[in-house]
Parts: sequence; structure tokens; C-alpha cells
Amino acid sequence: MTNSFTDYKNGDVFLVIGANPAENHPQVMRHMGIAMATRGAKLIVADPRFTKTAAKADIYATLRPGTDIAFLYGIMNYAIQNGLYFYDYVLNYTNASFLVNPEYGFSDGLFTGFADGKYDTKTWAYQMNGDAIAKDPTLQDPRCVFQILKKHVSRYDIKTVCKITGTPEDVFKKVCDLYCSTGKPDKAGNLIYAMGITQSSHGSQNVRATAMLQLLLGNIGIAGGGVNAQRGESNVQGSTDQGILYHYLTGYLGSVNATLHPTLKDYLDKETPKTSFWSNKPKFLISMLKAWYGAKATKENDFCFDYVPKHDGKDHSHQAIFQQMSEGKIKGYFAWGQNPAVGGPNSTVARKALENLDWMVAVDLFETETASFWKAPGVNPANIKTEVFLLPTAFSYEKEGTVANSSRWIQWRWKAVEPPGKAKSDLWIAYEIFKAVRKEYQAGGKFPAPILDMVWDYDLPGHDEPDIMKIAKEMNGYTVADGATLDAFSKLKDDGSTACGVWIYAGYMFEDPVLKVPASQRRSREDKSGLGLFPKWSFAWPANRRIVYNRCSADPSGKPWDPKRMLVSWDGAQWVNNDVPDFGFKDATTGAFITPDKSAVNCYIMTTEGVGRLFAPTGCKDGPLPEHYEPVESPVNNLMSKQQNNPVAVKYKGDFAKLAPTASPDFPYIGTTHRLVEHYQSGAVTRSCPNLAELQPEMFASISPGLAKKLGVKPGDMVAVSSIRGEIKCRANVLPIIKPFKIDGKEIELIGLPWHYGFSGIATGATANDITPSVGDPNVMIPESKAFLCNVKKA
Ligand SMILES: Nc1nc2c(c(=O)[nH]1)N[C@H]1C(S)=C(S)[C@@H](COP(=O)(O)OP(=O)(O)OC[C@H]3O[C@@H](n4cnc5c(=O)[nH]c(N)nc54)[C@H](O)[C@@H]3O)O[C@H]1N2
Ligand SMILES: Nc1nc2c(c(=O)[nH]1)N[C@H]1C(S)=C(S)[C@@H](COP(=O)(O)OP(=O)(O)OC[C@H]3O[C@@H](n4cnc5c(=O)[nH]c(N)nc54)[C@H](O)[C@@H]3O)O[C@H]1N2
Ligand SMILES: [Mo]
Repeated sequence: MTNSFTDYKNGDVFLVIGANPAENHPQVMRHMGIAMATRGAKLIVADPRFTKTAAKADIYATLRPGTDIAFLYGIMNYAIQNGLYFYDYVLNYTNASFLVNPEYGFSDGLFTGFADGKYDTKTWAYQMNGDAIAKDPTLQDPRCVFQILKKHVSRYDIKTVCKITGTPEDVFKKVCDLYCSTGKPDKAGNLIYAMGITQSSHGSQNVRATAMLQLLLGNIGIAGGGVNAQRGESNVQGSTDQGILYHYLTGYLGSVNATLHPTLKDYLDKETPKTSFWSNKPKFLISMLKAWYGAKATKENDFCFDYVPKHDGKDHSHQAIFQQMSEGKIKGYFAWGQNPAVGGPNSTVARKALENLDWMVAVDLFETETASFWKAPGVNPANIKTEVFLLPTAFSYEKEGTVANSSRWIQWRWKAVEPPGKAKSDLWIAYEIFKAVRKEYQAGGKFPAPILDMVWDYDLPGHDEPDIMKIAKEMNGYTVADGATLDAFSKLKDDGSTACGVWIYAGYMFEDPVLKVPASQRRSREDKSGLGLFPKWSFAWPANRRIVYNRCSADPSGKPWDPKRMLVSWDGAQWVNNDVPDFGFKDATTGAFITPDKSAVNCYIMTTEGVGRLFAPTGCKDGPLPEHYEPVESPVNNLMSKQQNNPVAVKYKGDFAKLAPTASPDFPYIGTTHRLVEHYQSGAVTRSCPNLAELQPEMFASISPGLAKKLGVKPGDMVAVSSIRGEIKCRANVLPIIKPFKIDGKEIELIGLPWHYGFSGIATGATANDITPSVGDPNVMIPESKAFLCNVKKA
């Protein structure tokens, strides 16, 4: 999230696209509600289902699953054609004026550079004048980003968009008018998204489209605006911050590649850009190595860079791991706070893959479907050799530590109750396992040094649990010489004199001089600006900044676009700030203020070109611009081009390969999966709570009254929902809020499936993922759980 939940009160118009906060983020309804009740803010909901959030909307726009790019491009085209975009913002703070390589082109659904199933991104580069990027500040040159974008989105007129999405044209026009009303200096539009945008074979480009719309309307970096991805659960933000994804170390430092980065010098030379904030990467990485390997990490041995595990550049995300498991290449598996037997795509095949394991360790509160896959209905335990260990763990209220929420706030939570029985905290389990592994390595091993030299000294005398404050401080960072806690990441050094586990967290444990508690434990409601910034409530990474890119809230001369939303302001001699500036505003050594012209050309401090990208020359594997493609399983042909699907979508092999053909007569309906407020995720916890199990006791499929009539199904009847991958049985929930789509003259039914059920716990039911496809977005490999083909019959 660029902004924070407490900033939502500043919004004028909300566009909630692919999220259903009334079920999944109830506090978001409260924060949006403040803006709606006190300032008359308006709410637009774009969702294939008429959700509980939609029930509170000023405009509800239906759209067919997987068509968000067409929808968002339709709004962008409308903004450009009618001059409703924020011209000064676009000119100064985006790459609109940058010229693109003359060889760049786009034709019939493909960008230049496509060969052998992938893109060479060379032709997407900017035109250079020596070392400088060539620009046209009049935005007229046909090679400038603005003209390229204008041409690209001109194909998405209202008629075409609505033919693809199934949105009624009059409703879509109302959406355009209302949302584009935020393209003014004194108006803010807040775009909120979640899984309806991301879970797609073009999910990353969906997200790009949301950001591009917000750039066009000047809605990023301002109070009440932003691109606000609501993270899933506690602590999903924190876990990605801390490097749990396979392609990242901590703080989003790219992981080390065995071929590209044989030495520290290779990594730093190749991965450190000359401009942008990432030019500080050596300071972040070397401080991380000092935190991990302590005194053993010296300049002479490259700070133990060779100890860091190196990856082979291949896909090791969730779906790839399960494919390897099914091929017998993975022998052992930790299911640590995860229940893929219910939550992963194509879960029948995934459960089968688990049978190939020699051993599995399940670290969980309950014996989940994953932990008990060997005794699932229809499975004979006698045929399964996998040895399964269950390690009972403490629930969030039964241990202390930090969680990071979507607002990037790192907040300390104290233990409320003792865990039951022999349950231990996850920290205790990890700490003890590593100690045991280290003991084994003391007797020798293939490469024992990384294990033996790792800093792992968190014993707290007289206590069973490790010293969590010591670990918290290591994440924050300290000076090696005296152990002093660092107050900011700007203090990090690349000479080994500082150690810091997670650079973006630097400062979160620094004691607030007034409140006398670590920043993450602050609970002061002070909000002098009145904008909901609450600078003394917890700590927002990075640097306690509440709204990122906040330089963009002021014009190039430093004057706020809207004085009522002042985040930072240049008064002619100095910067006066409500938020922590996201740009160089003061010289670190002299303390002199830096004039606004310097930051005006570098307001998007994380991009190498210093501005927001309407066109992305690098970063995406599937194009510099989004383009509408159909989901991999779709009932219709792509109206925009001959390219039916994302040409570089990731597909999997073997039993994971089953995909229905376009407009399959056997699977005529669109299946989509969604959440319910009563259940959480794979349901391991909530289906084990008697009251929640009673409230939402059984698996169901929501179908339209028209389809129910056609199938002779009454509410509550059992139905069989099938895809090319299998069949599940559940109750029919006949709901008038499910309506068929009118797509290019054709009527297509939608089937809504909650994915919370499995065979364990109190409330049991069929698993929706038994029928979902194994397909991945090419950039992040997220599965396409929101749009696939299925059939429904009376059971
Ligand atoms: N009660 C409860 N709360 C939760 C969770 C839970 O399981 N239960 N899970 C947590 C987690 S981990 C997450 S990630 C979040 C997820 O939060 P959300 O993303 O809000 O959850 P979903 O219900 O999966 O999907 C959101 C909406 O996207 C719509 N949708 C489907 N396809 C499309 C599409 O192609 N385009 C558009 N625009 N919309 C589409 C669905 O109809 C649905 O209403 O919720 C978190 N909060
Ligand atoms: N079809 C379909 N599939 C989906 C989605 C969808 O929208 N549609 N959404 C996807 C999304 S966004 C997500 S995030 C994934 C989630 O997929 P998973 O992460 O596999 O599902 P969860 O149920 O969240 O699993 C969490 C497990 O952790 C346990 N647990 C809870 N607290 C703790 C703790 O403190 N420590 C430990 N060790 N364990 C704990 C719970 O009992 C549970 O078994 O599912 C994905 N799957
Ligand atoms: Mo999630």
C-alpha cells in the first residue's frame, strides 16, 4: 500500500476493484465509511459478483472475471480523450515525455521482441541522447510514452470494453465520469484492490494498469489517494518484508543467482543501479551479511557472501515446488503455517504429490488436511510411506513479536494467553531446530561453515523462549562497535561497521525520545496534521513515512497541489512537512535544505528514471504495457487480438497440465472462487471453531436463479461442479445477486465457489481448489483462481 488505512478518510472517490472488504477487510469498510459519512465520498465497486461491499456502493459495475485490463484501459482512454487526466502531474511526475526506441512496436496482441515463447525486452528501451533519456515535453512526438499510451488505449472505447467485460455501457460511462473527477489537483481517488486483480495469468499487468490509472489522474503520493493493495493476513506483509519469498533476501533485495553473482562484487556491480534509492544497495546487503554472520563476516572474506544460498534462476514458487514434488524430486517438506492440500491450485493433484515425500513436518495449530493427507477420504494409508511429524504451535495471541500490516506499520503485539499443552511459538521451534541442525554439523558435513558461523545466540537465561528483543534489534540494525540501536536506514554503511537484518525496518526498535518506548510499541494518537498520519503510532517502513512518493503531493516548485492535503511544502526557504519526506530535502552533512527543483525530477525515488512509469521498459516479462488477454480458460475468443491468452503465462506439466479449451462445450460456465467473512483461508482455524462452523457449515456453489431453473435445481439441492480436472459435490445456493454476463451478444453464467472447505475440522466440505487450474502469471506465478471453466449438474 502506498497510503495507509487511516488515510482513507481523505478520499473523494474509492474504486474498489477485485476486493471485497465487507467480508475480507472489515476495518476498510470503517475507514472508507468515515470518508463517505463526513465528506460525501463516493464508492465504486467493480466485481463479477454483487458483493456485500457492492451493497454499499454508489455505483456497482459488474465485470467478467479476468477482464480488468479492458475495464481500466477504458477509464484511461476516457480520461485522455476527454482531457480529464491531471496534465501537470503527468508531464512532471511520469515518463509521459520520454521517447521510446523507434523499434518498439505492438501488433495484433504482441509487443516487439517476442520469439520462442518469451520476450526480449531490448526494443522497449528509451531513446538516449548520449547518457540522457530523450524527451519531448510537448508530449506530441509519436514516440513519446504519452502518445504510445494514448494510441494503445484508444482501442478500448466504451463499446469495445463493455463487449469484453459485460458491464452495461451506461454504468461504465458513469464509472468513467465519477472516477475521472479525481484527476484534479484538489480531488483524490483511492484505488483499492486485492485478489480479484492479482489471481490471474496477467495479474501483474492488472496491477500495472491500476497504477497507470492512478498516475494519469495524479492520485499517487497524495493524501486520500494511492494504489492500495490490501494484504491478506497477519503477518503476510511482514513475511515478504523479511525475505520469505524465494526470489528475495530481506527488504526486497534480490536473491543471489549462482550464475550471475559468483562473487559479492558481481552481485553489487550487476544489481546496484547508478541512480535511484537502490544505489544504496551495497549498504543494505553488507549490513544484512553482518547481521547474519557477525564477526565472521569481514571485508577480506566478502562478508561471508559465499555462505548465502544461491538460486539457479528457475521457478521455485508454490506451483513449481508441487510439480517437482509430483515428479519425485522433493523428498522432505515443511508445511509451516500453510495448508496447501486445500489452499493450493489443482489440489487433488497436489495432495497426490505429497505421497511422494519421504517426510513432512507440519507446524500448525491443528491437524490440517495437509498434515492428514494420508488419511483423506478415498486414500489408503497403507499405500503411503511418508513419515509425518506434527509440531503444535502457538496462535498469534499466544506469543509476542511484531506484525506488519498493509499500511506498512510494524506493530508490537504482546502475549495475551499461554499456549495450550505442549504448543510452542514458531520462533522457539525455528530456534531449536537450527540448534539441533548445527549440532549435527559440528561433527562435519559437506559445507558446515555457513551453519556453524551463523549468528544464533538468542538464549535468554532462565527462559524457555529465545530472547525476542535481541532478534528484534538485529532486524532493526545496530552499530557493530558499540551495539547501539540505529535510528534510520540512512545510517547503514557498506564497510562492515553496521549490522541490519532488514534494512526497511531500520529504526523500528529505536526508542522514541519522548514516549520512551521502541518505535513499534508507540501508541500515541497525536495527529497534528489532521490527515490521519499518526506519526507516533507504531512505525511505518521505510523511515516512518506514512505516504510513499509524497513529493508528488506538491507541484514542482514545492507548493502543495491542494493546501488541505499538505504532506510536504517548500515555503521559499525551507521545507515544512507533515509526513517524513520521500526525497532528498536536507543535506545529510550540512543540514541545509535542498531546493524543490532537485526532487521534482526525482519524485519516484525507487525508479532509476526518477518518475512514475506509464510505460515500463523493464521489470515485466509480458510487455511494457498491459494488454487484454483472455484467462487461460475462457468461454470466448479475445476480441482485441488473435492472441487468445497471455503469450508468456506459465503452465505446468504432467497431472498439473489439464486445461479446458476455449469455449469448451463440456464446461460452459465461468467458475470463480471467493472468500466468506465467517471463514479464514483454508479454514483450518475457523472450521475448527464451533460458532463459526455453525454459521457457515457447508460448502456451496452460488448460481443464478435462471441457471437453477434451467438445471431444475432448488436452493439447498446437491449439485456436482466439475472442471476438466475433476468434480466436487456441494449445495446449490441460488442467489439473484449472481447474474449471467452478456458478452458480445452471448449470455454466460457465473458460478461462485468459496474455497474454505476441506475434510478436517468441525465444518467439512468439498474443496473448491480440487477443480481450479495450475496456471501462473509469468512474473510472480500466482495461480489463476478467479476465472476458469466449469460445469454444474444436479447431483
Ligand atoms: N474473512 C476472511 N477475511 C480474509 C481472508 C479470508 O479467507 N476470510 N483471507 C485474507 C487473505 S490471505 C486475502 S489475500 C484477502 C483477500 O481479499 P479479497 O481479494 O477481497 O478476497 P476474494 O473474496 O478472494 O476476492 C475479492 C473479490 O474479487 C472478485 N473477483 C473475482 N474475479 C475478479 C476479476 O477478474 N476482476 C475483479 N475486479 N474482481 C474479481 C470476487 O468476486 C471477490 O468479491 O482477504 C483476507 N481476509
Ligand atoms: N481457489 C483459491 N485458492 C486460494 C485463494 C483464492 O482466492 N482462491 N487465495 C490464496 C491466498 S491469497 C492465500 S494467502 C493462500 C493461503 O493458503 P495457506 O497459507 O495454505 O492457507 P491458510 O489457511 O492461511 O494456512 C494457514 C495455516 O496456518 C495455521 N496457523 C495459524 N496461525 C499460525 C501460527 O501462528 N503459526 C503456525 N505455524 N501456523 C499457524 C492455520 O491453522 C493454517 O493451517 O491461499 C490461496 N488459495
Ligand atoms: Mo492472501
